[in-house]
Amino acid sequence: MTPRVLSGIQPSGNLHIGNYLGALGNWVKIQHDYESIFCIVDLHAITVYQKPEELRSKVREIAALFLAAGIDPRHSRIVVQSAVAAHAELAWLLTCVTPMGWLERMTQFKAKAAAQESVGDGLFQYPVLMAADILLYQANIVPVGEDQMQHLELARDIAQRFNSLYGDTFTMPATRLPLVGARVMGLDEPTTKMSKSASGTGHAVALLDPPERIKKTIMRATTDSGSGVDFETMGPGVQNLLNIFQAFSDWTNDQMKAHFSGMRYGDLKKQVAEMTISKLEPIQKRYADITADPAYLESILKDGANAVRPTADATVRLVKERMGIYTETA
Ligand code: AQP
Repeated sequence: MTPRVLSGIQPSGNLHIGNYLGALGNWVKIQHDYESIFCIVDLHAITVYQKPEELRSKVREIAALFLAAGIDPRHSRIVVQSAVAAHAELAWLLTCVTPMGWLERMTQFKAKAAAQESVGDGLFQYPVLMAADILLYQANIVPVGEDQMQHLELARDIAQRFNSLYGDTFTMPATRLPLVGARVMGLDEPTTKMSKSASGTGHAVALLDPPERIKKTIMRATTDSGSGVDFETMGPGVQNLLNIFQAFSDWTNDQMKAHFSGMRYGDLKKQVAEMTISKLEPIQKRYADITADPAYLESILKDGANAVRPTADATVRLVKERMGIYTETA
Protein backbone atom coordinates (compact mmCIF):
# COMPACT_ATOMS: atom_id res chain seq x y z
CA MET A 1 0.00 0.00 0.00
CA THR A 2 1.29 3.51 -0.80
CA PRO A 3 2.13 5.32 2.44
CA ARG A 4 0.00 8.30 3.27
CA VAL A 5 1.20 11.82 4.01
CA LEU A 6 -0.92 14.39 5.84
CA SER A 7 -0.33 17.93 7.01
CA GLY A 8 -2.21 21.19 7.48
CA ILE A 9 -2.04 24.94 7.84
CA GLN A 10 -4.34 27.22 9.80
CA PRO A 11 -6.21 29.93 7.88
CA SER A 12 -5.36 32.34 10.66
CA GLY A 13 -3.36 35.06 8.93
CA ASN A 14 -1.04 35.66 6.02
CA LEU A 15 1.06 32.64 5.05
CA HIS A 16 4.73 33.53 5.33
CA ILE A 17 8.03 32.11 4.14
CA GLY A 18 8.31 30.13 7.39
CA ASN A 19 5.10 28.27 6.54
CA TYR A 20 6.42 27.77 3.00
CA LEU A 21 9.95 26.59 3.85
CA GLY A 22 8.89 24.58 6.91
CA ALA A 23 5.79 23.00 5.42
CA LEU A 24 4.10 23.87 2.11
CA GLY A 25 7.24 23.86 -0.06
CA ASN A 26 8.13 20.38 1.22
CA TRP A 27 4.66 19.06 0.65
CA VAL A 28 5.04 20.05 -2.99
CA LYS A 29 8.37 18.24 -3.22
CA ILE A 30 7.24 14.95 -1.65
CA GLN A 31 3.55 14.80 -2.64
CA HIS A 32 3.98 12.36 -5.52
CA ASP A 33 5.84 9.80 -3.40
CA TYR A 34 2.75 9.33 -1.22
CA GLU A 35 -1.00 9.35 -1.13
CA SER A 36 -1.22 12.98 -0.07
CA ILE A 37 -3.80 14.92 1.94
CA PHE A 38 -3.28 18.59 2.78
CA CYS A 39 -5.73 20.32 5.08
CA ILE A 40 -6.78 23.88 5.73
CA VAL A 41 -7.46 23.54 9.41
CA ASP A 42 -10.18 26.10 10.09
CA LEU A 43 -11.33 24.34 13.28
CA HIS A 44 -7.84 24.94 14.63
CA ALA A 45 -7.90 28.58 13.57
CA ILE A 46 -10.98 29.31 15.70
CA THR A 47 -9.15 28.31 18.88
CA VAL A 48 -8.39 32.03 18.91
CA TYR A 49 -11.01 34.53 17.75
CA GLN A 50 -11.24 35.01 13.97
CA LYS A 51 -13.48 37.53 12.26
CA PRO A 52 -16.02 35.35 10.39
CA GLU A 53 -15.73 37.21 7.06
CA GLU A 54 -11.95 37.07 7.19
CA LEU A 55 -11.92 33.39 8.06
CA ARG A 56 -14.24 32.61 5.15
CA SER A 57 -11.99 34.34 2.66
CA LYS A 58 -8.74 33.08 4.24
CA VAL A 59 -9.79 29.47 3.68
CA ARG A 60 -10.06 30.16 -0.06
CA GLU A 61 -6.90 32.24 -0.12
CA ILE A 62 -4.95 29.40 1.45
CA ALA A 63 -6.45 26.81 -0.88
CA ALA A 64 -5.37 28.99 -3.81
CA LEU A 65 -1.89 29.33 -2.32
CA PHE A 66 -1.59 25.55 -1.96
CA LEU A 67 -2.33 25.22 -5.68
CA ALA A 68 -0.14 28.17 -6.65
CA ALA A 69 2.78 26.73 -4.68
CA GLY A 70 2.47 23.50 -6.68
CA ILE A 71 0.14 21.12 -4.86
CA ASP A 72 -1.14 18.96 -7.71
CA PRO A 73 -4.93 18.54 -7.40
CA ARG A 74 -4.91 15.58 -9.82
CA HIS A 75 -2.85 13.68 -7.27
CA SER A 76 -3.17 15.32 -3.83
CA ARG A 77 -6.34 16.07 -1.91
CA ILE A 78 -6.88 19.57 -0.57
CA VAL A 79 -9.38 19.37 2.28
CA VAL A 80 -11.04 21.99 4.46
CA GLN A 81 -11.03 20.39 7.90
CA SER A 82 -14.56 21.47 8.87
CA ALA A 83 -16.00 19.98 5.65
CA VAL A 84 -15.27 16.49 7.01
CA ALA A 85 -17.22 16.14 10.25
CA ALA A 86 -15.18 13.11 11.31
CA HIS A 87 -12.27 15.40 12.33
CA ALA A 88 -14.32 16.89 15.16
CA GLU A 89 -15.95 13.59 16.04
CA LEU A 90 -12.66 11.73 16.40
CA ALA A 91 -11.20 14.65 18.36
CA TRP A 92 -13.89 14.18 21.02
CA LEU A 93 -13.30 10.43 21.21
CA LEU A 94 -9.55 11.02 21.61
CA THR A 95 -10.09 13.74 24.20
CA CYS A 96 -11.54 11.03 26.41
CA VAL A 97 -8.30 9.03 26.37
CA THR A 98 -5.94 12.01 26.74
CA PRO A 99 -4.75 12.89 30.25
CA MET A 100 -4.89 16.63 30.99
CA GLY A 101 -1.30 16.54 32.23
CA TRP A 102 -0.10 15.73 28.72
CA LEU A 103 -1.83 18.83 27.35
CA GLU A 104 -0.59 21.04 30.18
CA ARG A 105 2.97 20.35 29.06
CA MET A 106 2.44 21.75 25.54
CA THR A 107 4.70 24.77 25.07
CA GLN A 108 2.61 26.23 22.23
CA PHE A 109 -0.45 26.28 24.50
CA LYS A 110 1.52 28.06 27.22
CA ALA A 111 2.84 30.67 24.76
CA LYS A 112 -0.50 31.27 23.03
CA ALA A 113 -2.48 31.29 26.29
CA ALA A 114 -0.10 33.90 27.72
CA ALA A 115 -0.95 36.18 24.79
CA GLN A 116 -4.76 35.91 25.30
CA GLU A 117 -6.94 37.78 27.75
CA SER A 118 -9.32 34.86 27.97
CA VAL A 119 -8.25 31.35 27.02
CA GLY A 120 -10.85 29.08 25.41
CA ASP A 121 -10.89 25.36 26.12
CA GLY A 122 -10.39 24.84 22.37
CA LEU A 123 -6.87 26.24 22.63
CA PHE A 124 -6.11 23.68 25.33
CA GLN A 125 -7.58 20.85 23.24
CA TYR A 126 -5.82 22.00 20.05
CA PRO A 127 -3.22 19.17 20.03
CA VAL A 128 -5.95 16.52 20.42
CA LEU A 129 -7.72 17.88 17.34
CA MET A 130 -4.38 17.77 15.54
CA ALA A 131 -3.90 14.15 16.60
CA ALA A 132 -7.39 13.43 15.24
CA ASP A 133 -6.51 15.04 11.87
CA ILE A 134 -3.54 12.72 11.52
CA LEU A 135 -4.93 9.49 12.99
CA LEU A 136 -8.21 9.82 11.08
CA TYR A 137 -6.37 9.02 7.86
CA GLN A 138 -3.87 6.58 9.41
CA ALA A 139 -1.16 8.90 8.08
CA ASN A 140 2.37 7.47 7.97
CA ILE A 141 4.27 10.73 7.51
CA VAL A 142 3.53 14.25 8.78
CA PRO A 143 5.76 16.93 7.25
CA VAL A 144 5.84 19.97 9.56
CA GLY A 145 8.12 22.71 10.86
CA GLU A 146 10.08 22.21 14.08
CA ASP A 147 7.47 24.00 16.24
CA GLN A 148 5.03 21.14 15.67
CA MET A 149 7.34 18.35 16.89
CA GLN A 150 5.91 18.32 20.40
CA HIS A 151 2.35 18.07 19.05
CA LEU A 152 3.39 15.16 16.83
CA GLU A 153 4.94 13.41 19.80
CA LEU A 154 1.65 13.83 21.61
CA ALA A 155 -0.30 12.43 18.65
CA ARG A 156 1.87 9.30 18.87
CA ASP A 157 1.32 9.08 22.65
CA ILE A 158 -2.45 9.34 22.16
CA ALA A 159 -2.39 6.68 19.43
CA GLN A 160 -0.32 4.38 21.61
CA ARG A 161 -2.61 4.86 24.60
CA PHE A 162 -5.69 4.18 22.50
CA ASN A 163 -4.10 1.09 20.94
CA SER A 164 -3.15 -0.32 24.32
CA LEU A 165 -6.60 0.36 25.82
CA TYR A 166 -8.73 -0.83 22.91
CA GLY A 167 -6.48 -2.90 20.63
CA ASP A 168 -4.42 -2.03 17.59
CA THR A 169 -6.31 0.71 15.78
CA PHE A 170 -4.04 3.57 14.76
CA THR A 171 -0.92 3.76 12.59
CA MET A 172 2.02 5.51 14.28
CA PRO A 173 2.72 8.71 12.34
CA ALA A 174 6.35 9.79 11.79
CA THR A 175 7.44 13.43 11.84
CA ARG A 176 9.22 14.71 8.72
CA LEU A 177 11.21 17.93 9.13
CA PRO A 178 12.92 19.73 6.27
CA LEU A 179 16.75 19.59 6.42
CA VAL A 180 16.93 23.39 6.18
CA GLY A 181 14.12 25.84 6.99
CA ALA A 182 12.49 23.82 9.78
CA ARG A 183 12.46 26.93 11.95
CA VAL A 184 12.53 30.28 10.18
CA MET A 185 12.95 33.08 12.68
CA GLY A 186 11.37 36.54 12.78
CA LEU A 187 13.35 39.01 10.67
CA ASP A 188 12.95 41.75 13.27
CA GLU A 189 13.62 39.41 16.20
CA PRO A 190 15.69 36.40 15.14
CA THR A 191 15.37 34.64 18.49
CA THR A 192 11.61 34.08 18.04
CA LYS A 193 9.86 31.96 15.40
CA MET A 194 8.42 33.75 12.38
CA SER A 195 4.69 33.63 13.04
CA LYS A 196 1.47 34.66 11.28
CA SER A 197 0.05 36.15 14.43
CA ALA A 198 3.11 38.24 15.38
CA SER A 199 2.54 41.92 14.82
CA GLY A 200 4.96 44.36 13.19
CA THR A 201 5.72 44.99 9.54
CA GLY A 202 9.37 43.92 9.77
CA HIS A 203 8.63 40.49 11.24
CA ALA A 204 7.68 38.26 8.33
CA VAL A 205 7.71 38.03 4.55
CA ALA A 206 4.23 36.98 3.44
CA LEU A 207 3.92 34.80 0.35
CA LEU A 208 1.78 37.46 -1.32
CA ASP A 209 3.95 40.46 -0.41
CA PRO A 210 4.90 42.54 -3.47
CA PRO A 211 8.63 42.48 -4.41
CA GLU A 212 9.32 45.99 -3.12
CA ARG A 213 7.94 45.13 0.28
CA ILE A 214 9.88 41.86 0.43
CA LYS A 215 13.07 43.76 -0.33
CA LYS A 216 12.34 46.38 2.30
CA THR A 217 11.59 43.80 5.02
CA ILE A 218 14.73 41.78 4.32
CA MET A 219 17.01 44.81 3.98
CA ARG A 220 15.82 45.93 7.43
CA ALA A 221 16.35 42.51 9.05
CA THR A 222 18.15 42.48 12.38
CA THR A 223 21.73 41.19 12.16
CA ASP A 224 24.49 41.85 14.72
CA SER A 225 27.38 44.22 15.36
CA GLY A 226 29.73 42.47 12.88
CA SER A 227 29.91 43.60 9.28
CA GLY A 228 30.76 40.48 7.25
CA VAL A 229 29.54 36.86 7.30
CA ASP A 230 31.64 34.62 9.56
CA PHE A 231 30.29 31.06 9.73
CA GLU A 232 32.10 30.42 13.03
CA THR A 233 30.80 33.38 15.03
CA MET A 234 27.59 34.53 13.32
CA GLY A 235 24.60 35.56 15.43
CA PRO A 236 21.00 34.34 14.97
CA GLY A 237 20.01 37.14 12.56
CA VAL A 238 22.74 36.32 10.02
CA GLN A 239 22.13 32.60 10.48
CA ASN A 240 18.43 33.11 9.78
CA LEU A 241 19.14 35.01 6.54
CA LEU A 242 21.53 32.28 5.39
CA ASN A 243 18.99 29.59 6.27
CA ILE A 244 16.32 31.33 4.23
CA PHE A 245 18.67 31.56 1.25
CA GLN A 246 19.77 27.93 1.57
CA ALA A 247 16.23 26.60 1.98
CA PHE A 248 15.06 28.44 -1.15
CA SER A 249 18.15 27.59 -3.23
CA ASP A 250 18.83 24.01 -2.06
CA TRP A 251 22.53 24.89 -2.02
CA THR A 252 24.88 22.60 -0.06
CA ASN A 253 26.72 23.80 3.09
CA ASP A 254 29.96 23.95 1.08
CA GLN A 255 28.37 26.09 -1.61
CA MET A 256 26.96 28.40 1.06
CA LYS A 257 30.35 28.81 2.76
CA ALA A 258 32.24 29.37 -0.47
CA HIS A 259 29.77 31.99 -1.66
CA PHE A 260 28.93 33.92 1.50
CA SER A 261 32.06 33.81 3.73
CA GLY A 262 33.22 37.37 4.37
CA MET A 263 30.29 38.94 2.47
CA ARG A 264 29.07 42.26 3.86
CA TYR A 265 25.67 42.12 5.55
CA GLY A 266 24.16 44.59 3.08
CA ASP A 267 25.11 42.35 0.13
CA LEU A 268 23.92 39.22 1.95
CA LYS A 269 20.51 40.83 2.50
CA LYS A 270 20.32 41.92 -1.14
CA GLN A 271 20.96 38.36 -2.31
CA VAL A 272 18.46 36.88 0.17
CA ALA A 273 15.86 39.39 -1.04
CA GLU A 274 16.54 38.59 -4.71
CA MET A 275 16.37 34.84 -4.07
CA THR A 276 13.12 35.19 -2.10
CA ILE A 277 11.50 37.39 -4.75
CA SER A 278 12.54 35.03 -7.56
CA LYS A 279 10.92 32.08 -5.74
CA LEU A 280 7.73 33.89 -4.73
CA GLU A 281 7.01 35.71 -7.99
CA PRO A 282 5.88 32.61 -9.95
CA ILE A 283 3.68 31.56 -7.00
CA GLN A 284 2.09 35.02 -6.95
CA LYS A 285 1.41 34.89 -10.70
CA ARG A 286 -0.25 31.49 -10.45
CA TYR A 287 -2.21 32.68 -7.41
CA ALA A 288 -3.67 35.55 -9.46
CA ASP A 289 -4.80 33.11 -12.20
CA ILE A 290 -6.33 30.66 -9.73
CA THR A 291 -8.29 33.26 -7.79
CA ALA A 292 -9.72 34.59 -11.05
CA ASP A 293 -11.75 31.35 -11.23
CA PRO A 294 -13.56 30.87 -7.89
CA ALA A 295 -15.69 28.01 -9.26
CA TYR A 296 -12.54 25.99 -10.01
CA LEU A 297 -11.30 26.50 -6.46
CA GLU A 298 -14.66 25.44 -4.99
CA SER A 299 -14.62 22.30 -7.11
CA ILE A 300 -11.15 21.36 -5.83
CA LEU A 301 -12.31 21.74 -2.21
CA LYS A 302 -15.50 19.79 -2.82
CA ASP A 303 -13.65 16.96 -4.60
CA GLY A 304 -11.04 16.89 -1.82
CA ALA A 305 -13.61 16.47 0.95
CA ASN A 306 -15.66 13.92 -1.00
CA ALA A 307 -12.57 11.84 -1.76
CA VAL A 308 -11.34 11.56 1.84
CA ARG A 309 -14.69 11.27 3.65
CA PRO A 310 -15.05 7.47 3.26
CA THR A 311 -11.63 6.86 4.85
CA ALA A 312 -12.36 9.32 7.66
CA ASP A 313 -15.79 7.84 8.35
CA ALA A 314 -14.39 4.30 8.35
CA THR A 315 -11.83 5.25 11.01
CA VAL A 316 -14.46 6.86 13.24
CA ARG A 317 -16.67 3.82 12.88
CA LEU A 318 -13.81 1.51 13.82
CA VAL A 319 -12.89 3.68 16.83
CA LYS A 320 -16.51 3.72 18.01
CA GLU A 321 -16.77 -0.04 17.66
CA ARG A 322 -13.54 -0.50 19.60
CA MET A 323 -14.79 1.81 22.37
CA GLY A 324 -18.23 0.22 22.55
CA ILE A 325 -19.99 3.37 21.35
CA TYR A 326 -23.29 2.94 19.52
CA THR A 327 -22.95 2.54 15.75
CA GLU A 328 -25.91 2.07 13.41
CA THR A 329 -26.12 -1.39 11.90
CA ALA A 330 -26.17 -1.36 8.11
N1 AQP B 1 8.66 30.02 11.40
C1 AQP B 1 8.44 28.82 10.90
N2 AQP B 1 9.45 28.11 10.35
C2 AQP B 1 9.22 26.88 9.83
N3 AQP B 1 7.99 26.30 9.78
C3 AQP B 1 6.97 26.98 10.30
N4 AQP B 1 5.65 26.71 10.42
C4 AQP B 1 5.03 27.74 11.03
N5 AQP B 1 5.90 28.70 11.33
C5 AQP B 1 7.12 28.27 10.89
C6 AQP B 1 5.03 25.49 9.94
O1 AQP B 1 3.95 25.85 9.11
C7 AQP B 1 2.92 24.87 9.23
C8 AQP B 1 1.60 25.53 9.46
O2 AQP B 1 1.58 26.24 10.67
P1 AQP B 1 0.16 26.60 11.30
O3 AQP B 1 -0.55 27.52 10.46
O4 AQP B 1 -0.58 25.37 11.60
O5 AQP B 1 0.47 27.21 12.68
P2 AQP B 1 1.73 27.66 13.41
O6 AQP B 1 2.77 26.63 13.46
O7 AQP B 1 1.27 28.13 14.73
O8 AQP B 1 2.19 28.82 12.43
P3 AQP B 1 2.23 30.33 12.68
O9 AQP B 1 2.67 30.96 11.41
O10 AQP B 1 3.05 30.62 13.87
O11 AQP B 1 0.73 30.73 12.90
P4 AQP B 1 -0.02 31.37 14.12
O12 AQP B 1 0.72 32.63 14.41
O13 AQP B 1 -1.38 31.59 13.57
O14 AQP B 1 0.04 30.40 15.24
C9 AQP B 1 3.33 23.93 10.37
O15 AQP B 1 3.88 22.75 9.80
C10 AQP B 1 4.41 24.70 11.08
O16 AQP B 1 5.36 23.86 11.69
